[in-house]
Formats: sequence, C-alpha cells, structure tokens
Amino acid sequence: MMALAIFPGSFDPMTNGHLDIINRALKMFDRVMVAVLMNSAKKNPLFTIEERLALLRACIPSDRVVVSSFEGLLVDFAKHQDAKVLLRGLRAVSDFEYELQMAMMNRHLDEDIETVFLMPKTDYSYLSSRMVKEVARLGGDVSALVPPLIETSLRKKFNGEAI
Ligand code: COD
Repeated sequence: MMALAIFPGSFDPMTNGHLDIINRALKMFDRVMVAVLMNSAKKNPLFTIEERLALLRACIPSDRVVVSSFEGLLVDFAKHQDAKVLLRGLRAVSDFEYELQMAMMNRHLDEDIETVFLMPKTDYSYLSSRMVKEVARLGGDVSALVPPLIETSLRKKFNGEAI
C-alpha cells in the first residue's frame, strides 16, 4: 500500500504546475507531503521559507496534503517520515537528465525509496517558478500560471510590501 508520497522542492513560489502534480498524486496515494528544502543551494530565494510554507498551505485545500520543510538529505527525511516514494514532476525532455541523476543518487543512498514521475497538463509543461518570477517582476500577467494568492504575493514582493 502506497500510503504517503513526498513531493520535495524549492517552491519559490508554488505554481499551477506544482498543484497539477499534487492533484494527480492524490489519485494514487493516500497522502502527499509537500517538503520544502531549507538552506537550498539555489541562491537568493524570493520568498522566505516561512512565506513559502504559508503560501503552500493556503493554496492547497486538501486535508490529505501536509506541507513541511526539511534540511539535510531528502532520503533521510523520507525515512524519518516512513515514506517510500518521492514524487517529481517531469515537464519536458530537458528535465530528464537532472531528474534521472537525482533519482539514481537517491537510490544509491537508499535502495528502498522509489522516485515516481508524473507529467503535468500540457498548459503547464513550460512553466517554472523561475520564469514566473521573471515575468511578474517585469509586470507581465501570470494569472493563468499561479493561484490568485501567489499572484498577489508576487506583486507585493516586487513592490517591496509585506506579503
Ligand atoms: N509542471 C510539473 N512539475 C513541475 C512544474 C511544472 N510546471 N514546475 C516544477 N515542477 C516539479 C519539478 O519537476 C519538481 O519535481 C517539483 O515540481 C519541485 O520543483 P522545484 O523546482 O521547486 O524543486 P527543485 O528541483 O529545486 O528540488 C530539488 C530538491 C529540493 C528536491 C533537491 O535539491 C534535494 O533533494 N535536496 C536535498 C539534498 C539531497 O538530498 N541531495 C541528494 C539528492 S540529489
């Protein structure tokens, strides 16, 4: 029984692509834990870890989804949560190499943990947090790409207001 899947990432910020993957995963798993990496190697996040957690919690309505943060190795976190599945989204072929490397490294570190890949709706297959931030920063319309709360939060961030 595949009870719990962990969906790890930076989520800076979450997008409709992430939501799409979570909703698909809820058809396969009893529970999904969205796990936000603290102290990521990705430099200068736009949203603090607390902001990212709060935005995820506000935008994901299901009581079968919990939002958490982690540091250190993902496989250690998964073991601690008693989870056997890591969930990742695959958008295009360009994601594949990085994702394969990560899945193989995680398997090397822990043979018992499987990585499951899900493909988003085509509309979201060109969507990334990085591009959403760039478009929002330059005043473009991201309303079809992120939940309304994220759109507002992006606008506030770039106006130097508290979110
Ligand atoms: N449609 C579908 N899926 C999407 C979309 C979209 N439009 N956008 C993003 N996704 C998917 C991504 O493919 C990913 O699966 C997930 O959503 C999260 O995306 P990001 O960009 O927020 O996540 P990353 O790539 O920054 O996450 C990297 C980790 C945090 C998982 C990784 O760095 C990690 O595990 N670090 C901990 C240290 C560790 O254990 N290292 C060893 C393993 S290599």
